[in-house]
This record gives sequence, structure tokens and C-alpha cells, in this order.
Amino acid sequence: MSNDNSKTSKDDAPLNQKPQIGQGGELHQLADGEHALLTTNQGLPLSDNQNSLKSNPLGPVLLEDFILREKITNFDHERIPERIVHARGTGAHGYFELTHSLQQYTTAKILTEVGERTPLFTRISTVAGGSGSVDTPRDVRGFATKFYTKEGNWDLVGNNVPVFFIQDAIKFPDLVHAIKMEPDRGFPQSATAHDTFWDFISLTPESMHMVMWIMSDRTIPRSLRMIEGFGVHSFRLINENGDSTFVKFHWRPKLGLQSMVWDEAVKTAGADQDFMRRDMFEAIEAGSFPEWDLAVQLFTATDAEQFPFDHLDATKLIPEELVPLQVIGRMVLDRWPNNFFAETEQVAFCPSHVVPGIDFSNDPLLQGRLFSYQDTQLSRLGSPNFHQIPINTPKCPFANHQRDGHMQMGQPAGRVAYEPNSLSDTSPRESAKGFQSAAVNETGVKGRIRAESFADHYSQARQFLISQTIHEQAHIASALIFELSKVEHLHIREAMVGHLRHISEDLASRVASGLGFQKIPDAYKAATSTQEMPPSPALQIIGNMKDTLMGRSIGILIADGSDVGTIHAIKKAAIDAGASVKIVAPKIGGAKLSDGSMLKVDGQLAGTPSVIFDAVAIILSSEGAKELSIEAAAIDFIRDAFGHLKAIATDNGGDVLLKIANIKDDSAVVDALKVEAFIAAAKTRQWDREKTVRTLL
Ligand code: HDE
Repeated sequence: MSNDNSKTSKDDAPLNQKPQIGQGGELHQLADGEHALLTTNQGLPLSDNQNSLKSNPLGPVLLEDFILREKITNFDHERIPERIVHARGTGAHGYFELTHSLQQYTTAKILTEVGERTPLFTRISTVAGGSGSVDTPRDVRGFATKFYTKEGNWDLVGNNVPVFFIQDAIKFPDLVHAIKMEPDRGFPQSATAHDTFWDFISLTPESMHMVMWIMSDRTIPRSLRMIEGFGVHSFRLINENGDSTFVKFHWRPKLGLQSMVWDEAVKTAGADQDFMRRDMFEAIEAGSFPEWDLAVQLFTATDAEQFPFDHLDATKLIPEELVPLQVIGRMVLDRWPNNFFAETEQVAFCPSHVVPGIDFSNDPLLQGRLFSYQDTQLSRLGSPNFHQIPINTPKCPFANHQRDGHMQMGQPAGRVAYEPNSLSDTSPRESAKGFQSAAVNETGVKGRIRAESFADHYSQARQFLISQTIHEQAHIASALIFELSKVEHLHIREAMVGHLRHISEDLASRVASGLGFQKIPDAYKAATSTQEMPPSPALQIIGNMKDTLMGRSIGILIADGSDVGTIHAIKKAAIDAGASVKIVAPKIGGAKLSDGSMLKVDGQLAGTPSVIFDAVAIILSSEGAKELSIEAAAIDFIRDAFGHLKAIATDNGGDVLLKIANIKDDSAVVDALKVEAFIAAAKTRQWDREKTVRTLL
């Protein structure tokens, strides 16, 4: 196996000292004392990695060339089947530190040993697109964590949204087939805005709460570091006495929540299709480690009886006004994987991976998941030995009598591979401290029957909607109009508006008007009527954004002649406030500032649009302004920043571009000399500006 012999990205010296040129002019880099020898997988050192074995220099390649065959065979099999859902993901290593013991509720050491750091690997993903799809579609984000605990691996495999589309696992293949690209045409990739998705949804009223979430700004996050995570289902904690308490798990980002505006998400996909992955990578490389609090909601079966919904129904959440969140620890992601494939691609999460003291509820969706994930790993990773791939291997001792199979890496010794046995004094045996399921009384009639308590499909959808700020409600209406406008079949559009009427007549009429309906379609025949539930402000994003520049990024657009003092003042203030700063200029080689000094540039204008920043400053001399006034990329830079509700600072040169872009001043378009005002405005988005830049129905 080769070791890490790569240079750091900051190291500029060329690597190879002794190249040789072959007869055909090709380069041969030879190992010197420091380089490892290049070998086959069997350890055979290679003398030539540039040429295959031929009968003469222009002759046919010989079958004898086992070196070529080994290399190509390996390459031919480099890909494994991608995940059927959540194919595109970004992963990182880190740790979990418990700050508050749940000893009263559980025996799980990871939840009872305060101060203990448990290593973990977290993978955050989109759901619908393939592994090569873009990072910023409107989509739920998967949020899966593998804790390597002392008592075995615990996988908390959740999403950034606390509810789901369906109530029973038997509907999952239908949902996924409807959401993914349509099978006859192979598009759209990574988008819900198409007929099959909305057809299925319009016939599945239980999905309406989830529809509100996916049409909200939750599904267009600004950064993976700024999303929440939810275990979604109720789980159980079991204590020493065998008593069980229900629990919901929540991840809360230290940087607060933040989303993009839709137009920004669309343009970011073009500017940088790896935007989220790069953002996470750069944050970790810079030592700004992404961090989340782990919080729990704890409740008993008796509490649950009082809830106006069934907590075993994954289309429902428990408002934190009803059951408060208790923060019990934190997760820090502090190490990027060495190898994307070996770790992020091969990591295998299974909700069935729990530790003693954590158990499952009867949520029918969770019950189906307990089967599905183990099963999918068999085809993705090819063998029941997938736990032997290092990223999946427990970091605590583990032993059993399972044997053999594809790619068995171990060499179990001895003749005993069964239990009970009398021939070994050391072979693994069961223990009283082992995993116990909650002792629950199950009674009732066996059958394929959906519980009556699952029949309310609209009340929490309405609760979510009315909990949002007016800006977020407008975004939900706009998103529905956008998506349904892509649906070709009129009856599907009508059916969806028919559902919305049970959530909010106001929302239904806004969407109907945006779709150009002359008359509002009939309401869908609901199984039960909508109950009025109190708003839950905790469900907003805008209300949960943090007034901070921590983890955010400021772009400063400059050109030759830009004022050195203004640039440095803005850069210093932004960095002091916790932001990262990038200098953008027409040429990557640098820009000569007003004092004659050269400033290093981080991005060339055409490849560094303002969508990748949270706020921008445009600092230009009159010459620079003249040069950029005919650059569409410069005008778009400023116009998009304005349209995406970002703070903008300009000096006199920057003002020239403001005029060309036809931007009228508002309180967040500030004079570049008023650095404090710019920094204050940069910490948030200008929601009140939105109505001046796009139609909000
Ligand atoms: Fe998954 N899901 N899922 N899912 N899911 C998979 O497992 C499945 C559901 C989630 O980063 C698959 O290894 C069924 C809810 C995440 O590797 C598969 C049902 C939630 C990931 C699978 C659900 C999730 C997956 C595909 C309905 C949030 C990515 C590849 C009963 C609580 C994990 C794989 C990673 C992946 C099945 C519904 C989250 C096919 C049958 C609800 C974060 O096994």
C-alpha cells in the first residue's frame, strides 16, 4: 500500500528532480532515495510505467503484458454501485464529546461518560442525484454519523429535515422511483421539479408535511456546516433497570442555520458544482472545524399519549415547545479523509447498528430501514465482510463465529467456529451486559393496516407554514410555483393545489395565481380535517440565523489601481469578525494597487462569481472601473450580489458598476469607507430588499 507522499497544496516547489526522457519523448520520473518504488499489487517493482509491452515499438501489444493487464483490470473495476439514494456525499472524521450524562435513561457509555471523546465519521449527502451530480440542488440533505464507541459502532442515519415523505417502508421504492430521473428519458437529474415526482406526491397526502419542508429554504442550504440534523424516528433509551424512554436526536450547527436564495443556488451549481464539498474541505483545512451540538427530546409512552399526533409516524415532528431539547454533547469534524473512495464512498451506515442502551421504536419506516441498509451494503460493497473495510471496522474488540465469504481479510485461528462449544477456553460467548431489546407488550390484530392515528396529513404541514417568517412563506409559495410549472400534466398541478387548500387557503390561492389558474381547483378529499396547532418559531431558518460572520466568506473585487488602504481595512475588519476573505481580480497573477504594491489574488473574475460569497466589496480606481464596466462578469458580480440579498460595499470606482447594474442604494449598499456598517450588514441577508428584485406572490 502506498503511503501519503503528496505535497501540501501550499508547497510550490516542483516535485520531480530527476526526470528522464524516453525514446518517444515521454517523461520518466525515477525514484530516488526518498520515493517509494512503484510496484504491482504483488510488490513487483516496475521499470517503466509509460509503455506497454509490444513486439516492436510500432507493433501489437503482447498478451504477456501482465503489468498492463493488472493496471487496467484494477481501473475497470474502480467504481462500485453508487448508493441508490444519497449517492453524492461529503464525509469527514471527527469526535463526539459528551457534556451531559443520560445515565438515568440509558446504559450506553457514549451517552453516560461525560468528557469522553468518541471518534466518528459523518457523511452529509444529497438524496436524488447521482454521485457526480451538483452540490446545490433543491434537495434534502442526508446526515449520517458513525460513532466508533467502546461498545460497538452506533450509526445515527438521519436527514437535515425532521420528517419524511411516507409512513411505511413499503412505499420507499415507489417514492424513490418517482423522485429520481424518469426511467425512459434519464432526466431530470437531482430535481423534484418533474411530473413523476409530483404525480406520486399528489396521490400521497401523507407527504404534505414533508412537501412544506422541501419547498422551504431548508433544502437549499448555504453550507453543510449550517444545517441541522435529525434522527427523524423516535428511538428508545434503556436504563439499567430495563426501563425505556423515547428519544429523538437533533444536531444543531454552531454556526446557526443559513440558506441560499433559489436563484443563488441555481447559479452556484454553474459556478462550482462541488461548492458544498469544497466549503467543508476548506473549513477543515483552515482549522475552522464544523461543529454541532447533539440534543435530545426525551418523553415517555404516557407523554406520547397526550400528543395531538402519533410520534411513531415519521411524517410528524415533536415541536420543541412541546418537548424541549436538551443539549448533551458536541460533534467536531476536524479531519478530512485521506482517500475519498476508501472512506466517504465505502462507509456503510445502517440504522440497525446500535449499542446496548439504545433501541428502536415501532415506527414502520424505521422497521423497514433496519432491513434495507444491511441488504444494500451486500450489493454495494459486495460481501457480508463489509465491516472489515477500515472505515466500517469497530474500534473496539469484536469477535464471533461468522466466517469466510468474499474478501475475508482476517485469518481466524483454531478449529472452533461455533457456539456453544467445549473445545475452546477463549472463544467468544454471550454476556449479560449485551444488547437487550425493550421488553414491550405487543397485542392487537395482525394485518396490513395503517394505524388510524396516522390519518392526519395536513395539521403539521400547516403548523410548519405558519411558523415561518413572511419571507420564508413567500419562498415556499415561489418554490411550489417553480416546481409545479415544470410539471406538464395539468391534473397533477390541480391536485397539488387541492392539497394545499387543507394546509392554507392563502398559500393555495398564491400558488394557483402563480400557476395562472383562473379558478381555484377543488380541495382534495381529506381523511381528517386540519387541526389548528400553535406556531413553532424554532422551525424558522431566518429566526435561527446567527448574527455573525463566523464561517462566512467575503469577496473583494479589485483591479489594477485599487486603493490599498480601503482593501486592507475591509479585509482586516472581515477577518476580525470571523470571515474568510478572497480577493477577486481580472488576472490571477495579481493586481498592482494604488501604492504600487502587488496584491495576491485568490480568484479570477470570470471563475469567481459573487454567488460563492456572503457579502462583497467592489474597490476600483477610475481606470479599473472603466476596464470592468465592459465586463459582463463584473456587472453580474454586483447585480447577483444585490439580487441574492447580500451586503455590498463600494468606493467611487465601485459606484460606477452599481450605476451600470442599475442598482439603487439601500441600507446594505454602503460606502466602502464605512467599514463597520458594511460588516454589520454582511452578517445577514437583506430580506426586505427581496420584493424589489423579484415577484413574490
Ligand atoms: Fe435511507 N437509505 N431509506 N433514509 N438513507 C439509504 O443505504 C431507506 C430514510 C438516509 O451517507 C440506502 O447505504 C429505506 C429516512 C441517509 O451512506 C438504503 C427507507 C432517512 C442515507 C436506504 C429510507 C434516511 C440513506 C442507500 C424507508 C432519514 C445515506 C445506500 C423506509 C432518517 C447514508 C445506503 C450514507 C441511504 C433505504 C428512508 C436517511 C437503500 C428503505 C427516513 C442519510 O439502504
